[in-house]
This record gives sequence, C-alpha cells and structure tokens, in this order.
Amino acid sequence: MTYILYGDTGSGSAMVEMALAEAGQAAELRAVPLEGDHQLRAEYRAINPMGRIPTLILPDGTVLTESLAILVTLAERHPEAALLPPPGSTERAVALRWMTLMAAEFYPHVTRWDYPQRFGPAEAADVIRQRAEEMGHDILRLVEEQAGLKGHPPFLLGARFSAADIPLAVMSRWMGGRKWTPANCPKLEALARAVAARPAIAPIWARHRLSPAP
Ligand SMILES: N[C@@H](CCC(=O)N[C@@H](CS)C(=O)NCC(=O)O)C(=O)O
Repeated sequence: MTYILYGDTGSGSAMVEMALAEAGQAAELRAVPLEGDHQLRAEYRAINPMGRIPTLILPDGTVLTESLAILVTLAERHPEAALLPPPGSTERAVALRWMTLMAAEFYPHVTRWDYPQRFGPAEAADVIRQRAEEMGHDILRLVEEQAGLKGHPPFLLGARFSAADIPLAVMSRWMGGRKWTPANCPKLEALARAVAARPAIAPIWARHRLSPAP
C-alpha cells in the first residue's frame, strides 16, 4: 500500500504533498473540494471527524490528521530524506518551535478568515475576517524578525532546507499573503521563493497556484 492524501488545491494538503515529494514518496491524491463543503460531509467525517484537510492515510491504514503531526511523522518515517534535523538536536527544537507556531497559532486565523460566519453574526463577518488577517500578519512579522531568517541563505535553518520551511512558505501565501508577504517580510519572501524553486516542490507549488501574486 502507498500513502493516500485527502486534500484540495491551494489548501494545507499542498504542504503534505511537498513533504512526500521531498521524501521521494508516492501518494494517491483524493480530492475533497472545499468549494461545496465536501470536507463536512458524513462520508469524509467518517475519516476525519474534524472535517478538515489534510488527512494522510499511512501505508498500514492508520489515519493521520493535523498538518504538524503529518509533517513530523513523514520526517521520522523517511530519515534518509533528512526532512528534520536529528531528535535531540538544537536545530530540531528550533524547527519544531516555528512549525508549531504556524500550525497552532497561524492556521486558526485562516479558519476565521475563510469561515467568519462560524465565529459571529453575519454582520460581524468583515470585522472577524479583517482581524484574523491582521493577527496572521502579526505572526508573519514575528517570524520575519525573530526566527533568525537571514534572507541569504534563505531557509529557517540557514542553508539547510527542512520540513519547517514548508508551512512557513505555504502559509505565507494565504490570507492575502501573495501580495502582503513580499511587501512586508523580505526574508520570509526569500524563504518562500527558495522553497518554491526546489525541484521536488516546484510543480506542486505551481499546481496549488501559490504564485504569482494575484
Ligand atoms: N489543524 C488542522 C487545520 C486544517 C485546516 O484548517 N484545513 C483547512 C483547509 S487549508 C480546512 O480543511 N478547512 C475547512 C473547514 O474548516 O471547514 C491542520 O493543521 O491540519
């Protein structure tokens, strides 16, 4: 059996596709269109009760949800790809810090931006959306200033690419980020461009329409 990945164009499943490609792993892609809320249908919720994508089915049939858990698991299962520095290393701790920030703090703002009606009355939707975008941008600014990015070399860990670069790059495109990030976070933008240019990732980046700026 191979990996099975549930996802949609432009969604968080792009990050998992990129990690799989960097690890040289094939995956069967199964579409769960967010347009029309297919992720909330009973047949998909039987797989991922949160009604979210991505979901990765491991070759042994285990259901894995949560993008952070998926990326770390792929790094652990394919050590030859060196998607993360070794357990116990300082570099791994740094990678996990910023991966967790993006998954635990940034991603929920994306939910508020995408689905403001879940968080308040219809007349509050614009305010909820705008605040989610501002708070997301605050996090990207924090990454720009505090994550030790140098611009050159471009990655979180310097010259060494890691799985931590994937959520930083992909999420920096969301919530208006295709325009906002190049204008406001040059080091994060350099990281995103370097991730987008990686041979294994470039076709996935293009297919998920992560650039150019709209
Ligand atoms: N905590 C989840 C969040 C996943 C998530 O919010 N995915 C979005 C797509 S990028 C989604 O499925 N949204 C649909 C919905 O909330 O109904 C993760 O890290 O994987």
